[in-house]
Amino acid sequence: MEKLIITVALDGAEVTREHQPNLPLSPDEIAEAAYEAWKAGASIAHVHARDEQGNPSQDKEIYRQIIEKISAKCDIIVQVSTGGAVGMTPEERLQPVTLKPEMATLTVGTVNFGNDVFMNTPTDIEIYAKAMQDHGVRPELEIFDVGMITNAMRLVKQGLVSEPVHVDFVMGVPGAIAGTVDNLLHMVRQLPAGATWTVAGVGRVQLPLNTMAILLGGHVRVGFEDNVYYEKGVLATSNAQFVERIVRLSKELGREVATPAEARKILGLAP
Ligand code: KMH
Ligand code: ZN
Repeated sequence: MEKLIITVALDGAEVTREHQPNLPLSPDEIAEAAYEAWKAGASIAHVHARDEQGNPSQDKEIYRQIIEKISAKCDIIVQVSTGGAVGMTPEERLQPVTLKPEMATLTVGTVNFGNDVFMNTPTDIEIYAKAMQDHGVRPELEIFDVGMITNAMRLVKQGLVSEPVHVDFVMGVPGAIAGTVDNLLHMVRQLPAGATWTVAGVGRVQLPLNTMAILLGGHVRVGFEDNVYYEKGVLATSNAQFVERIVRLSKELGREVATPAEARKILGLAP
């Protein structure tokens, strides 16, 4: 089986220090957390910028600092967010793509998001995809529900995303697909041949879905963006702690963990 790519989603847009005291917020803190996760075995860092107050921001200059500081410490693949936070405009959200990072997320549909709506109109999705194509940025297609796989394949037909696609199943968001084994299997079966996939389980479904992905030949996303608890009622001490657990599990289950260089090869990124 292909080696396991571990993505660490370090901070997200919604989590606060009240939820998780060890949440990295400044570019220095995010870079240090990425470095710790890389030492533990992560090969992709999914990052959101935060402003000086710790609020979500898509400011290009903050992303520039994050990318520079991480790249000065290690060779982890930096994946910027174009999801940002609910309510941001497409222009705001697209800013980090102009920095030509190696990867960026691209959510391929609108979805309820708790009591909010995470808006991604068909026109806006095409704009994001085109911008990524123009800047040579590899998209990770964020799939919050099964219908979004059809939307993703429409982008391929339109020539806006090239195959093989790489997708992230984001499961367990209130308002989106539930994080069950059955749902994961159903979504994996809808993918075209050659596609790669990872799974981000929100909250308590993170660990069971990650374990399923290791067994099924998918890849894994962990981190404070998706889950702040290491186990029921016990907060995690760091993002790296989650990565360490996945590395242990994967080894026990007989699957090797990919280095960033190996992850680049699997995902078709430049070495
Ligand atoms: N913060 C969510 C509304 C992404 O990074 O691309 C969207 C999100 C997805 O986090
Ligand atoms: Zn994100």
